[in-house]
Amino acid sequence: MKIVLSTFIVICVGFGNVLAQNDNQHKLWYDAPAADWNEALPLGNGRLGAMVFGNPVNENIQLNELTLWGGGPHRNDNPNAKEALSEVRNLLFDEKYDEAHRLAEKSFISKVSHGMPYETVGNLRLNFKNQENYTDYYRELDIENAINKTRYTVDGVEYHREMFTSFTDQVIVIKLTANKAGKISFTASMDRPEPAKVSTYTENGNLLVMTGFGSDNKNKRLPKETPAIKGEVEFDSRVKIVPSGGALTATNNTLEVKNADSVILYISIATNFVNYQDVSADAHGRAANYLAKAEQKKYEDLVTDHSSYYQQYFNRVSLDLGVSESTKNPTDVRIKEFRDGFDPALAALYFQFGRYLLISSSQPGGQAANLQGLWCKDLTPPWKSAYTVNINTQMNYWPAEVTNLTEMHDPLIQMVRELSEAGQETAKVMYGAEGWVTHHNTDLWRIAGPVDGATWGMWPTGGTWLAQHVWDKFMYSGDLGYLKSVYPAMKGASEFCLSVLIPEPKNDWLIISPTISPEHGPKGRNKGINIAAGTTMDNQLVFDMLTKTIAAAKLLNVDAGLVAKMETTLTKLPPMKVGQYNQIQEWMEDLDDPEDKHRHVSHLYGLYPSNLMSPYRNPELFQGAENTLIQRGDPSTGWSMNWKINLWARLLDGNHAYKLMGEQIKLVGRPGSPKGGGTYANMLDAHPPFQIDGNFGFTSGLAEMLVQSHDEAIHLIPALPDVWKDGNVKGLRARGGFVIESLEWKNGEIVKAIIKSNLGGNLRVRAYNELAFENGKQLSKATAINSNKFYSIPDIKQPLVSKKAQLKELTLKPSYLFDIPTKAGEEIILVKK
Ligand code: FUC
Repeated sequence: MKIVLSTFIVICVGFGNVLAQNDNQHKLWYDAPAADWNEALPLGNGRLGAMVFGNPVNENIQLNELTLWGGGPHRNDNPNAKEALSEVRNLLFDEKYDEAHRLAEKSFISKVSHGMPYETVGNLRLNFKNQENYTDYYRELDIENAINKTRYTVDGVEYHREMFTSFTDQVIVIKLTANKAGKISFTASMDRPEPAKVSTYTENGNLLVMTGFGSDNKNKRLPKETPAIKGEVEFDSRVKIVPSGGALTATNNTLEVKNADSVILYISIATNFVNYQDVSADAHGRAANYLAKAEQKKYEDLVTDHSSYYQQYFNRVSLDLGVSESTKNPTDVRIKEFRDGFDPALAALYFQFGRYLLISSSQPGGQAANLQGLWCKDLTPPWKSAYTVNINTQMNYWPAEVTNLTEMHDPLIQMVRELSEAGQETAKVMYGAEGWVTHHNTDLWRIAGPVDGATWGMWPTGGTWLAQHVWDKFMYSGDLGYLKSVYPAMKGASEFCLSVLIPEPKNDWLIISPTISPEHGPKGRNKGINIAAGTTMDNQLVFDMLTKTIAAAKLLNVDAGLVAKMETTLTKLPPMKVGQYNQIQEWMEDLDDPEDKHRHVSHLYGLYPSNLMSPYRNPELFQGAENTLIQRGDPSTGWSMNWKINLWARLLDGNHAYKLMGEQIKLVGRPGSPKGGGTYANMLDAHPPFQIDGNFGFTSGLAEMLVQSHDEAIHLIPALPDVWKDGNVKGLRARGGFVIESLEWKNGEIVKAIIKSNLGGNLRVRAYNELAFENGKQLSKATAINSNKFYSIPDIKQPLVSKKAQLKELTLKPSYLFDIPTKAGEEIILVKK
């Protein structure tokens, strides 16, 4: 398993101009315009998105607004489910899977809607005159300031474009300049892909306006007679052009600028969306308002306000893994060479790019980042660019807490609150159950019924997974006021579980049925027949949901009766099992196929993001998980490989995690480049096609290699690959209100760590080398159970069933475990002993 990488560790020191390279630390840059959308650069303020091609002649700025989706408020429950429920369950217990599948398809899958697509606003096209023969081309995305720049030279004149999506003023701003007067001439127009109801017109001589509606939508899998869901989101997208010098004229839905010295363009977009049940706002008034306010501000103030707002989040974390010669190359070249070369700064840039994308696509008060974050060029995007909640949406938020972006988690938390309302009726109508349910997809309208087909959609624990996030956020802050506000959503998720758990006939274990292990079926089934009872992932999710709800109820001192019921239920859940191939069983029966390379590794949810498998507490499960991962292999879709980075980090194997980074950071999408998962030239993740979850999974995975905070302790550099000999990271967060203000290592050993305790309580640290206080004072070795309540291990009453397993003795790298009592606000400084 160990990979030999030492040959690549050749040139990390001793070459010139490191300073200049550090200037590029947070830049994606290129020496040619984007050849296609997967090379364009993403800007976003959590609501407005822009993909910028940087073309000197035909500039295209593809626009998004995060509430522009197809359809309108609606529900998609299938009321026939309730009557069919016990029959489907009986068919499953009788192992009549094909029949159970057919009945689920007929009675559970929605006959109303399979969810609505997220849609592009359209394009702003700027066509420049006489710029074909450009030289000295350069474009960049500066993720330290959230600004895009393009520059080039034509006939001795240097042209500059600067663009950002203002966080503070809610418009997209473009500034065009040249180093000679009167040189900027172009036409501006807007369009939207067909079929769309769009009208473009010019207003007041310098305003270009495109208005329309999100599409009427109907999935082709639905019965013929089902009507489309009417497109009710109205949008208004307007561009104001303010030239300095030259002339501006309007003709035929086009604005034309001639011979200007410089030009500022303001793009304002708004919709009528208020919330998932209400689309009564005035899109036009909103768009006009944003614009009126922004244009009163000086350009310099717009830029400064925007960047300083962004930096309050971005600057919380810094990462230095070293630099190599490669740092001087354009980003696409670096991506191409990453796997076979040595470019630690690119891994750090990829990590920070994930943080940039989360700040840019998920802002408090707004919508959660969807499958493409907020960047989508289509009206019918892949998988509707919606919320797939059997891994993808959750993965988007894995970096939120650990990489110090807790505010960016809020749109997802809000989505859980809304689903906890919307999903109540679904639970009642379809399962006759208490609480709330969501299946494997949702959208802007918070649909909670199953979609797409039983092969994918017959999974009632999407909400159970989502609801883990509201507790996980609390684990980092300890904010009881917040916990109280989200407790009803946790309680409802647990009530649903309690309502639908049924005893299975062989062992009387309480299980969920019907269900699936996301998008996968056991060996020996007919194609697409995934339907099952008591899948391992469901058991883990239910275990976590009940455990967390019990913990929350006890902290809030509520619901003693319910707590007692949940505690009894926990003792009756099925165990996790190690099967005949020494693998974690994905299903209740031992039906895994060791040759199977399926992208979903749902049964390893218990290893990451959950913490039910531990080398110290249950080494058999830990080894089973390792075997499962080896059997599944490394190359896969983007998100799958990035999940595996997190999983290998949890298996404390930094070199294997790093190997997966090499699978992810390989250039795809160009003629002749490799097929499969990887990275486009613009550093966005390729499933393929583009899906943003992989970017976020990479960021959380890298964090997980440097700091872990579960399993009783804060583990510093738990899974450092051999190649990152020296480095430091600042600002990662750990559960229990700790901030790793600084962590520095040399030659693979921790030399200094500064940890701030925001809540006080015991700080237990695990490290592979011995540490002491800065003043030389000895640390006390940890002995008893961690007294810090954020680290006390849930009593896992899930025995291991492993009759067939033949596991070797687990040998772990020896580690030191220290206990440090802390007061709230205290900073602890540790050094190498
Ligand atoms: C899940 C995955 C697919 C894809 C889709 C959006 O269904 O199985 O690979 O990522 O979500």
